[in-house]
Amino acid sequence: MPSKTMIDALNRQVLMEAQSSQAYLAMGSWAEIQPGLKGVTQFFFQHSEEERMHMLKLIHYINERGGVAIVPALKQPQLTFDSLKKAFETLLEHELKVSESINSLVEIALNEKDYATHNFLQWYVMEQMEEERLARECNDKLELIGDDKSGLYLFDRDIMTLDKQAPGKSA
Ligand code: OFO
Repeated sequence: MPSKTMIDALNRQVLMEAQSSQAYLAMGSWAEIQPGLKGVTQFFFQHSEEERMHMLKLIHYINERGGVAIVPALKQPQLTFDSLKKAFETLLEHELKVSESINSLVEIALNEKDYATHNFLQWYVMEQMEEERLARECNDKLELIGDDKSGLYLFDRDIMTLDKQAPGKSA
């Protein structure tokens, strides 16, 4: 069974994934009431579902390994954004924090000589690499587009086709 240190750290990650899911849910809800952002709305809502799946995967792992998963209380996420660009910048910042957190979990697993958890976490390492790539791609595109309305139209139309080859896609 993983050590208490490891279980506590995994439970902190449960909270982080739950907060990510809430944050993207709020982005989706914000996008839904902006004119012409159907694709982006779908993207955020789908992303929120994926984060929930990441949370569930952790909950099941903790419980199956003899720990007790803690379903956390959540803070209200940011509800409004000055622009689509700002929303995607926030998304990228958030993903970078999640990656840091996953990396520190990997470090704890190694320190605890918990190779099973180390192995379990590799899925998250790969997932974060892909999520960072996707978030950067969206930010780069929005930077290029600037205030060009036809560019924004195409961004919204194509966002769901941006390739995501993360393990989360098939899990
Ligand atoms: Fe859970 O992968 Fe992003 O945050």
